[in-house]
Amino acid sequence: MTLLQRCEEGVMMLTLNRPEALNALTTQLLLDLAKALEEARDPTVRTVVITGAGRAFCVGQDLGEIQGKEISYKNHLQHYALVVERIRELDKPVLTAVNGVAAGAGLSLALAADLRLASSASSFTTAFSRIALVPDTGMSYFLPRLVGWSKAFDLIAFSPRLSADEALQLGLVDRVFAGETFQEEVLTLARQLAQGPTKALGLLKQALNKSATATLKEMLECEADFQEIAGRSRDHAEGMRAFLEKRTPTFTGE
Ligand code: T3D
Repeated sequence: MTLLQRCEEGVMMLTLNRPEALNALTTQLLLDLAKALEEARDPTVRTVVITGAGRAFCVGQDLGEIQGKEISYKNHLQHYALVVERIRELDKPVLTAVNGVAAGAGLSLALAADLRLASSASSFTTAFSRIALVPDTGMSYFLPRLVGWSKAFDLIAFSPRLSADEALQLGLVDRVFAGETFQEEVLTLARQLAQGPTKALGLLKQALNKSATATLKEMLECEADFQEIAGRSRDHAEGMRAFLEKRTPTFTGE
């Protein structure tokens, strides 16, 4: 099985499972990931975590799989695009738990998520230019938005290998946890999100997606539309009641 999938307490944990190949991406693994992200639409799933088995998060395309073959990159990249689109379109938080090295399209996958949690053992490299390719799987979209235009050029053109702390300083990742406690910290954060107001979090995600290309006027309208929806949710009513009763709200995601 190229992908391990389990769901507990509203958290769907997806583990890229080719540890012997540093979780390099094959067509099968990409198809499995796309399918799992489709299944994550089930309302019992309220947060998704993508991580890697073994010492790596993901080193991008399995170069052995395509070496010497007459493939059309344009066609092949459709599998990658489907995964990125499903991550962005899923109306609930998707976290990447970067347990080890993230390279090439493996880094792109991490960038596509809503939050990147990194182990102190992780490292990051864009990798594409080292094999004379251009960034793909959304890297040219997400990277400049996270680190700025010229830093994105720098990271792609020179492809340095960054430590977790360097990645944190650049804004490439959001939190760094010590290797020994990493899995526990990831689960704590994922559970916290899974117990959150899932409908509002899904709308927040849609709003951020839209803000990448929208005008202020469009965003003001979008916020009003989304607030209309969030304002009618059960969780909003519960949040208001809990505030007035000075207790912690119990959100159901509805
Ligand atoms: O449509 C398309 O298919 C195009 C899509 C492209 C998307 C992409 O992702 S292109 C970019 C692909 N990825 C890379 O170019 C990364 C290549 N790997 C590296 O630069 C380094 O391996 C790392 C920086 C990721 C890790 O370095 P290190 O020192 O921790 O490990 P290592 O010794 O380099 O690698 C360990 C083994 O994994 C080694 O094999 P060996 O010698 O033990 O038999 C290495 O060849 C193998 N490996 C690493 N990355 C890949 C890989 N094998 C196949 N594909 C890989 N991507």
